[in-house]
Amino acid sequence: MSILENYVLDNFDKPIRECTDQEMYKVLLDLVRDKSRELPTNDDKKKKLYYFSAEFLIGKLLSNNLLNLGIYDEVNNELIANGKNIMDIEQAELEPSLGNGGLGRLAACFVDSITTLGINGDGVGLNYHFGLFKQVFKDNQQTQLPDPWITEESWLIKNEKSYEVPFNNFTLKSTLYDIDVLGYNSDTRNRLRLFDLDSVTSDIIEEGTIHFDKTNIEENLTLFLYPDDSDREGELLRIFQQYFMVSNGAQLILDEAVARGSNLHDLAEYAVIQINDTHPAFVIPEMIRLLTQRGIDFDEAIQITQSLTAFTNHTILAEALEKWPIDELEQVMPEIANIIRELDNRKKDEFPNNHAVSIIDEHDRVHMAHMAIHYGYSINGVAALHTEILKNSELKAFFDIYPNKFINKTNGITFRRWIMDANKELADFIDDLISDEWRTSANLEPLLDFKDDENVLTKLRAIKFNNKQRLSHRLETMQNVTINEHSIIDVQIKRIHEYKRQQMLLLYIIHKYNDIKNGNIPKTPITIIFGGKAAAAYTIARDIIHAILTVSEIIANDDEVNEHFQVVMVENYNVTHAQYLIPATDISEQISLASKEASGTGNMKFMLNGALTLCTLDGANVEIADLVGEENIYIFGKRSEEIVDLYATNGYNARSYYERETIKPLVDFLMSPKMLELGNEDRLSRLQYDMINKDYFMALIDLEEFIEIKEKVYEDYEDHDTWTRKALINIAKAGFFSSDRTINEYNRDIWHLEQDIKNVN
Ligand code: Z15
Repeated sequence: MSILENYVLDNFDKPIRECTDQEMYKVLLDLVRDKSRELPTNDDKKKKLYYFSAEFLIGKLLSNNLLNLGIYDEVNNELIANGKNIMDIEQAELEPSLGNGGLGRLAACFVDSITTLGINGDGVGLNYHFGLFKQVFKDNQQTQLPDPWITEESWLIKNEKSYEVPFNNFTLKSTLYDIDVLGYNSDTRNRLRLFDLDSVTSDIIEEGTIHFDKTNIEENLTLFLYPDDSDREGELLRIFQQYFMVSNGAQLILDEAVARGSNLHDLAEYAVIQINDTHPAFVIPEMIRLLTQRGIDFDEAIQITQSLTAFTNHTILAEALEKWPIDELEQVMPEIANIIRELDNRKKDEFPNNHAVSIIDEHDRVHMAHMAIHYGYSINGVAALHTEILKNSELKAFFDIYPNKFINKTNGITFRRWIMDANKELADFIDDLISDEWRTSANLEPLLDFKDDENVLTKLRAIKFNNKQRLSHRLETMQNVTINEHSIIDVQIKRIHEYKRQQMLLLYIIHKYNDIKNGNIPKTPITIIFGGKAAAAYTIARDIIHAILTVSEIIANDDEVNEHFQVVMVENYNVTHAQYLIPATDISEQISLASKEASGTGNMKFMLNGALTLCTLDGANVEIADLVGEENIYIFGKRSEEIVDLYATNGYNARSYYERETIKPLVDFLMSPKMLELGNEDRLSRLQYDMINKDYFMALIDLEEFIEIKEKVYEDYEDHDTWTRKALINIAKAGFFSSDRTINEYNRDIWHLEQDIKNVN
């Protein structure tokens, strides 16, 4: 009996070829869930990791889970034999956008690797009914709509566990949903533990918007993911969400540890908590509260909690480091506020007059990162440069008192989703060249043997072309835009944020447009693609989207230019889009203001798929450059030390750059008649004003160098063999960025858990 037939007959009483894609999706969901359930969890291992995160940006799970179960090919072949296409069936799966960007996607890659390595570890978070908003473009502007993902049948499995969370004046009782997490060829599974509240309802959403009554916590607590990336505003609801998440998570830990034999005094032998950014940091006072409630004295409760809690920092942007007014905490959870006061007092006694390390500052705000550093045993940054900046400047006061707590863990990405699933043709070709061992070891270096093999380079180009075609079809069906699959594909996809400097690439586009109008026709046509969402409240980021869409329309309408140059902004960029865009890309834009991008992980995905990186020396770009060598990457712009210095001395003056003759016409173009004809004057003038008078993230400081190097990159592309050789070297050196390597290091240096699979690079 074939693998699918049974399931199809059970469900629908008709053969596969007569089923709709929707019906086949249901069958495959059932099949995968059953197969997953057959795998044991890692409960037999004594110590367990709890990866606490407000976000798990898991993306669609069907083909990823088929792949991890090792039945993708078998299922796919049977579908093909019955006239079905798995890509079409996948359309029926709604994408769970339970994260904003890098931080949430990192958590998703991590749980995949934790399971793949056979580590006992679950993710703990919230079951948002609506993930990140759905982005729709209207009049060249971003609008936001709710993005439902929970259907009657989904990956969520209701768990009987339920806990009470005591807020001021009322108590909420949770419902737990689990999603099984599979590892690659792994014989065990782990879970995402997503807490929810039965009383939450979408009835309180204003029709057709993402607005809802923020006062009724019982009805809105888990309704939406908080939509800000690394840019924040104080919202009481966010505090409610965070405390609900960690109280449930901490109770789950105690439950499970006791079930495995802990007497609580020895809790650290049974559990370790990794706090993903500051969002779950209330787990510290909550664990202390729960332990004292169970009879442990306060001092010991602190010491136990400290011995099992580790913290990851993901940003140096001051505005992104959470600071909650203590009286807001008092309003929401008075007991926790009291514990935090006590924790703060102890540190004020221990480090008198060292204001930089206070938990509660002189404005009565609680610094979540400070609490996590004082009362955890480890703090890590997410790339080598980032960790150095933490130690030497952002968190220097803490490094001075706790030098041994600081450690670097350079981010990584799961190769299952980001090459085996997203770029099957490349993955298969690599198998042919170096055997399939890389699929478990992530060692791609043997590819270097082929760097002068003409046939291999030609085949790599053919694969890239096929991926461009696939992307082109998708953009046609989804967005009705046609891209030239013979063009250079140049891509910047990530949240829209001034520090990531999409506006700098936009100014380059204006330069290029003018240049083409002046008769300088590119040898190969160029397609520049953006993708990314702006937080609804982040006005300048929305202005940047508007300017990109407007310029893109001008270029599309201009018959002198449009066959040589095209600018596309993908609507509603998400994980699925990324899986089509990245394999098709030639040039990966990683152009953040040096020092500001903690790591980046898109940069790693592009490299793995044979794009060349155009970058500043920021985040993990530094490590990419070290690995591939400077002849295989394009680096420009001011270095991070210089930028850190400029901030310290207030030494940047945007207007002095604006006045330069190369830059002025580009910035002026934003308010030109062409732009105003199609665009919105308020948005364009605000953006232009900001660029000239503020430009906090210094887009103009690197612009001239950027224009220069972009011309060189396009020119180099014309030497196809040399270009493809560089691409091959990039792929071959990408092994370091496997999240299996990252997780292996976390476990070796921070968690110290049993691990089934040990042969990790
Ligand atoms: C987020 O996605 C990141 C940092 C944050 O503080 C927040 Cl709130 C969200 C990103 C970093 O910007 C990015 O550089 C890094 O690669 C990613 O986290 C994962 O560490």
